[in-house]
Parts: sequence; C-alpha cells; structure tokens
Amino acid sequence: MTRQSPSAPDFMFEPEVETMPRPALAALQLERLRWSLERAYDKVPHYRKAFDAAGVKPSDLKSLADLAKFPFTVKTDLRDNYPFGMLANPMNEIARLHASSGTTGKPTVVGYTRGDLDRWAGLMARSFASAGARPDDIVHNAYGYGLFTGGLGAHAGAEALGCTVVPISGGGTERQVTLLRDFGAGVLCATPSYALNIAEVGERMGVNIADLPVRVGLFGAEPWSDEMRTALDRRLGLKAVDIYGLSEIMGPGVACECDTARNGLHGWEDHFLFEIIDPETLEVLPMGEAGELVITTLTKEALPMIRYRTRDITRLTDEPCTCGRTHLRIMRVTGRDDDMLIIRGVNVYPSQVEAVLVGLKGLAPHYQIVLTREGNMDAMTVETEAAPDTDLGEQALVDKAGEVRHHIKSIIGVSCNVVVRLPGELPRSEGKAVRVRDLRGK
Ligand code: DLL
Repeated sequence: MTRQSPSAPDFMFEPEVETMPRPALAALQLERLRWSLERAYDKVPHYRKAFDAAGVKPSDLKSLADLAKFPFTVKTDLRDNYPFGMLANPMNEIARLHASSGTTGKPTVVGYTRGDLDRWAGLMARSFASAGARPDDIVHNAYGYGLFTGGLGAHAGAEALGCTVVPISGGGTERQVTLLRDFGAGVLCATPSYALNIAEVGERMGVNIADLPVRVGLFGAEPWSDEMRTALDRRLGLKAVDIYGLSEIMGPGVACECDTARNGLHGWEDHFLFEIIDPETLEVLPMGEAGELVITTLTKEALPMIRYRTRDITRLTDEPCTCGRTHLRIMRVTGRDDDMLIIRGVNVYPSQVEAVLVGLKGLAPHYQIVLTREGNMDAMTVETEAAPDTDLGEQALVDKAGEVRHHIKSIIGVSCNVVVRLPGELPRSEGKAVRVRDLRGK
C-alpha cells in the first residue's frame, strides 16, 4: 500500500490510484472486468446458467460498454442459492461469512477470501483517509459488530490506516458518551441516526459532544439528508461525512465522500464498476441521470457480483472534484426504490420528510412515518418530536403540527397527518433507524 506522496492534493492513502487519469482507470477496469466475468462463469453455476440463457460469454466483452449485454443479478438470486451457492471458492478458502437479516425470508449470506478481506480493509482505509481520518487518530467505532458488515468492516479499515480502534459496537449509549469523552477519539463511526442519539444522551449527561476532540463523523448504512448533516455537524461539532456500501458488494467502503467537497461519494472504481439504470426499462442511463445504482465487482474472489441491482436510487457524476480524485461520484443515495412510499399518487421518500423536519425550528430531528388505510386510500402520519427547549403546551404542539403539515404539503406535495410528540417519546436508533411503520392490512 502506498503512503502519501508530496504531490498529493491532500492527505491521500493511495494518491496514484485515487487520481488516476480516466484512460488508465478505464483500461484497468476492462482488464479486471474480464477476469471477474470469467471467474463468475467458470466457478458459479448460477452465472453460467444466466449468461448462457442471455446468449453471452465472458469473451464477448470487448469494451466496458459491452457489460450492458450481461444479465443483472438480484437479491433473490442470493436467496435462491442460500446459503453458499453463489460462492466461487470452496469453504476451506473462505475466511469469513457475513449475513444481513432482511425483512422477509432467508438471510442474504456473503463470503470473503483472505484476499477479499485485505482488499476490503484497504478500501475502508482509503475511505477513512478520504473522510479526513489520519493514522494517529483514535477511531470510536459504534457500528454494530457481528453479522452486520459495519462493525468489522470499519474496524479493519481503521487498523489498516494505522489508527487506534475503540471497538465499542452499537448500544450502551451512556458508555459511548463516557468513552468518547475519556479517550478523546478524533473519529466517530455510527449510523447518522445513532450519532444523533449519542449527542442527545450526552446532553442529558451534561457532556456536550461538540466540546470533545471528535472532528470527523463517518456516517452511513442508512439514507440521510443534507439537513441532517447540518444538524450533526453542529450538535456533534464535527464534519459529518457520508459513507456507502452494501454487504452483497463488500460492506462499507464501496464509496465515500471526501472531506474537501462533501458533495457526492467517490465510488472506488478500481474495484467496482458503477452503472445507473432505469428500473422500469432496465436501460443504462447516461451519466448524470437519476435511476437505480447497479454495481459489478472487479476484484472480489469469493462472491463475484455481476450487474447487481442495489435498488438504491441516486445519480452519478464524473465532473472533476475539488479534492483531485478522479473516481466518479455517487450523489447522495436518497432512498431505495422499495422504501419509496406512494401516498395519494405522490412518490415520497422518508429522507424527503426528514429534510423538511430537520429544517424547521422547534423540532427534534426524530421521526417515524406511520402508514394506515383510510377507506380505500393510504394515509400517512408523520410523528415527530418537539425540541426540549420549546413550548411543550398542548396548543403549542398542535400549532407546530399544523406548521409541519403545511411545509410537507408545500415542499413534497403530499397531504398527511402530523403528530408532534413530547421530547423522548419516539424510539431511538442504535443502528439503522426504522423510519416507516406500516400498519396497512393489520
Ligand atoms: O449498511 C454497509 C454499511 C455499513 C455502509 C456502515 C455504510 C456504513 P447493508 O446492511 O447490506 O450494508 O445495507 C446496505 O443500506 O443498499 C442502502 O440502501 C443503505 N445504505 C448504506 N449506506 C448508505 C448511505 C451496510 N450512505 C443498504 N446512504 C444499501 C444511504 C445507505 N443509504
């Protein structure tokens, strides 16, 4: 692994790779893509069947654009081949398994060779460096350890960068506050909703996190808005940086913002190939258009993923970034197409509701969306909380609810009910926040 070179525009973990000119990056991708397609076809019966059914062979790939001829992979392919059918290595070469529980049916199981784990640690180290972490930082890692990829993924990356890791995992929020204060970590890793919970518990304990040395927040694993970023920057006194990933592709560290621009996440293109498709027509969309993110792994051994449909809605940009990195940027993931609510014909993402709530004075940035059925229509109730330092009288809460309803209607264009609860009444997150409670059909 290369260290900072004097010509790097900022501290970079791997400046030669991160600022690689496009033609060199594309050539590297083509070579690695061939390898990945061949490996998938030779070693995983699912891919052999799928490629044969589509009438394509790895040797048909002459340019990067030829990837569009290859079939997509979806989450049910992993479920149908549960638990180990998609692995390209025998179990004695698999160093670790992770799994995500999912809401229905069997978990999604993913595997890594020793080499895969090393590359993942390297990409997480690159992500930490891009977010502003340095080898002499203490990293407070509040992502959950276990089958979830967040905890162990961030742990290995911080160690690979040379940092000191505090492997606290999620939960035990008072202890999180105490150790953040006593150990003086420079970097906090957590879901954005849990980071907010930590700030709030700190305030109750008389510890203002904004007064502590922590200066970088590496936040991801769930959608969050720019308004939430502003709230986190202020309440925790740090620079909140967005990190993206998913277990099927690797885990955290598929893409990460740079602390220079904080405007889109650099997708690490030497290891992944990114496409945006129209989820209806499945056509590849031109650079800049919004649609579903599709990712192909270029270096994964144990679990090659060819054109994996993430269900995440976003857009890509290849416009130069002020940080000097040449890898394209994934603009903030606003939500998943399966999270999208259709309320009275209007498409609504929970993150849009979040952006409205966080932007209003007198509210705490906690919310849940409750879906019910009123006659033949779906109804949406937004539950949120008053900020502790505001008027908590009954009439004040009702007035506040009216104001929120008005803003949601005028900004998102949907009519909904709003309930403003007292401080502390809504459940707090210790990992991925549950934003929607669907009571329809119950
Ligand atoms: O959430 C990996 C991760 C851990 C990423 C820690 C970042 C930090 P999964 O549990 O498989 O993996 O969930 C993946 O979470 O498809 C997105 O829908 C969502 N997601 C992850 N990061 C972001 C983000 C981890 N920064 C799914 N913004 C993905 C929005 C995100 N959504």
